Amino acid sequence: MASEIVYRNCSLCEAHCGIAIEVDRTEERVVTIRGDADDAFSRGYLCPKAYALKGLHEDPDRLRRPVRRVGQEWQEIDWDEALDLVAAQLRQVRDTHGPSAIGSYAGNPTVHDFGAGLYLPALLKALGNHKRFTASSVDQLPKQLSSLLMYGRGLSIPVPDIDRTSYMLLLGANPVVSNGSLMTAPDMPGRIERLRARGGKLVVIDPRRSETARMADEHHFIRPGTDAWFLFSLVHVLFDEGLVRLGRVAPWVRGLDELRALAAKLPPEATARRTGIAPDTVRRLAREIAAADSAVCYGRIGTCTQQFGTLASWLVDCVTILTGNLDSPGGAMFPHPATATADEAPRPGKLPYGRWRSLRGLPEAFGELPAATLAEEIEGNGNERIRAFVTLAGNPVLSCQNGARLARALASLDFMVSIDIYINETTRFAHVILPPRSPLEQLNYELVFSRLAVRHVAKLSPPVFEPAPDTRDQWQILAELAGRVSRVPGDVPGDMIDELVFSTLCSKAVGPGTHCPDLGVAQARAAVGKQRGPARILDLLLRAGPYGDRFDEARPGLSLARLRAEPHGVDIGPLEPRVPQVLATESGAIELAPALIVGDVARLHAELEKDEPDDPERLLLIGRRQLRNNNSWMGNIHSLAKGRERCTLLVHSVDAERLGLVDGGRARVRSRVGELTVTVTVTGEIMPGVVSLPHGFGHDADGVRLRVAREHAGVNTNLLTDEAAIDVPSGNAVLNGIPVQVSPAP
Ligand SMILES: Nc1nc2c(c(=O)[nH]1)N[C@H]1C(S)=C(S)[C@@H](COP(=O)(O)OP(=O)(O)OC[C@H]3O[C@@H](n4cnc5c(=O)[nH]c(N)nc54)[C@H](O)[C@@H]3O)O[C@H]1N2
Ligand SMILES: Nc1nc2c(c(=O)[nH]1)N[C@H]1C(S)=C(S)[C@@H](COP(=O)(O)OP(=O)(O)OC[C@H]3O[C@@H](n4cnc5c(=O)[nH]c(N)nc54)[C@H](O)[C@@H]3O)O[C@H]1N2
Ligand code: SF4
Ligand SMILES: [Mo]
Repeated sequence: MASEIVYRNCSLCEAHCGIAIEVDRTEERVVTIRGDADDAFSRGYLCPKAYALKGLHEDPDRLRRPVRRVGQEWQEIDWDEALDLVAAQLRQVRDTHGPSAIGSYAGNPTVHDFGAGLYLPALLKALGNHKRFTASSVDQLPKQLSSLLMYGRGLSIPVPDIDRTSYMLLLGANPVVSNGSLMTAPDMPGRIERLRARGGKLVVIDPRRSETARMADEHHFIRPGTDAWFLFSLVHVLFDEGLVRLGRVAPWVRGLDELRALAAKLPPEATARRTGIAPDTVRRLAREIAAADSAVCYGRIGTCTQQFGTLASWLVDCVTILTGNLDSPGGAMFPHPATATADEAPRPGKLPYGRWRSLRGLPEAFGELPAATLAEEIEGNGNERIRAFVTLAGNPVLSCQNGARLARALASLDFMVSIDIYINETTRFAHVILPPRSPLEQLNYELVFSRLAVRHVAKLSPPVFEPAPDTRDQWQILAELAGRVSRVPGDVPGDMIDELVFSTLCSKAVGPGTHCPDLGVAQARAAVGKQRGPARILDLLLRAGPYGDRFDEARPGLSLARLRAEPHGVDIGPLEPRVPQVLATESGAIELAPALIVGDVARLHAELEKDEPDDPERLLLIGRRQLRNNNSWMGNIHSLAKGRERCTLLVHSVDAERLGLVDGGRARVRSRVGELTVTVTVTGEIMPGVVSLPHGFGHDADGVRLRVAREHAGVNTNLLTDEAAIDVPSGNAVLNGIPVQVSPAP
């Protein structure tokens, strides 16, 4: 056997761990996948999902050719026929009904493939539609909105400097399982162990005693959806006890008095009834954070996908700022990634928020509408509805609220195309599916997650295999489709779209105000040569970036060639202070009390006044991630799916006893929008009054072609989540804290 080791990154989660793939070159197959001990960032760490890249590459259910649905049958068709057909259908809908009749949804794997991220805008531009949806609005949109309003850009999200901090207050995140999110940091268990070994402290606030909570110094249960009250009370104590210190960002902070006035109304004694966290605990935590050498407050899914997502996301940063820990080592810091990015371009003009509205009246944010409105936008209002729909790497039927209504809506479309690798719960409704190559056949670079990393690193993922004949990279599918939809004459291979994408990015990467002020577009273009596709763009962005060679091969600095020569990646160093350069608000300041956010505080007060309904069967449903799952789509890989049943409802023993539920028995769970029956796990690890179900299951629907996943089908928790429930400022979906009725199932 002629074997070879290829080094690249695992693209399955934000950590992008370095992996060493042993390849048998005689048979062109993966022998095994291990952690790369020399990786500049992950140092050999790996989770069980990495090995599943082999299963994914070999999965017989993974599509290799375009398919077209004829009735209930799928027929393979060739690429030109498929792309022509899709473009003709999309153009026809656009020409007859206008661009608003076309909708699109881009899912999570889009951000894990740089080709998809770079070329999707070209397709969206060609479609000209304003009905764009992404998984952001079932995820981090509240954090993007709070960052936009506080610092001026949606992706200026400060990340915990976890390797140097002395104190971490972590809410609604389970990084030991998720491996970190909006905090790219491979080996979270190791980083937490080291934090504690150097005398630091980790405090976890979560309605479940999660895997991360088990590693922490302290864990407190919190009632789902109440983090904004808890955090406001922390802020109250910081002001009340004179503990506020702004540290190095003091000269740039605005709105301190307004924040003090808002917090004055919410002392710990006023919020404890709602949060379930005792006033003494809140006071002690506030004092500890203020006294720590360095400290950071961090929140994730549990603080975003809930009723007060924007308020909680904002207050998480307020705690860090008020204790002098923003932009300071060991606090929360703004990464300065290796690729030249928009965060160095001039400030945006009009705020990317509320420039148009959904039929329900919800505001656009960052060019998209909330996924909570997707079903009603397809069902329509009079003549206005989405008739043709494009999905890219998304599975909204399992990942968005009220999946049953969404499935009905998708079935009613005039035309649907999915760029996807599987025939699953969503793509079964498509008329055509266009599958990209396996990740192991494509070049990749973590453009997005290197912007959110706890260290500055640059790592390339070269393809492991020559692509199978007659297949397409993800970027090529998007470019070719964009070329055909916009009818660029002669642009069947997408070359002109490629040129357009390159020139647009090039004009932002060089010239006045950039790291290459004296360089023009033509010179940069000449320097990166005649490559095509995302490789050329990456070379451009690296060379024009803060650590780049500035297009001078004699200079030490980053370039694509340099990364190709460094299979384990390049470690650039720890995070460094970036205020004020990073700020892009109109005032040039850090806004502690942005009007839009302050406006939502009234809703928090109104909710505090209400009494909770007195119904013994009523519980609050939350989600959980599991080590061997990846959102909705890796259930077809045997190495992950095997083993005991994992899609079970966690119920506290006190609730189980009261409701007559037994461990291993079945429960019926009902919400305003749906119901399901599921196996019960009785435990002491969840807060009484709360139940938990993982998302991403429910693979037994008609027409789904996932043979392994079907054997471990589970239930779709998003049959219970309610599309009427949103975080008001952002429109983000509420996926945690759903009122449900639970009773024993016959
Ligand atoms: N109740 C509940 N719901 C949730 C969450 C929760 O915590 N609770 N979490 C939310 C979050 S954070 C997220 S990010 C969303 C995720 O929601 P989505 O992004 O909608 O869905 P995924 O489950 O990531 O599905 C990815 C899709 O991409 C396809 N795919 C995989 N790899 C590729 C590829 O390389 N190219 C292409 N073109 N397709 C590919 C898969 O077949 C699948 O169809 O779910 C959200 N939904
Ligand atoms: N293994 C694995 N890793 C993943 C994924 C996966 O599916 N599987 N998905 C990836 C994606 S797309 C994302 S976005 C990240 C998410 O990364 P994380 O946010 O770290 O992961 P979750 O497990 O969703 O953690 C959310 C936690 O919030 C708690 N929670 C729920 N409601 C509330 C609340 O109201 N308040 C508080 N304080 N806590 C609450 C839950 O109990 C849970 O422990 O993970 C990524 N990594
Ligand atoms: S933590 Fe696991 S899934 Fe995430 S990048 Fe590392 S190996 Fe891949
Ligand atoms: Mo996510």
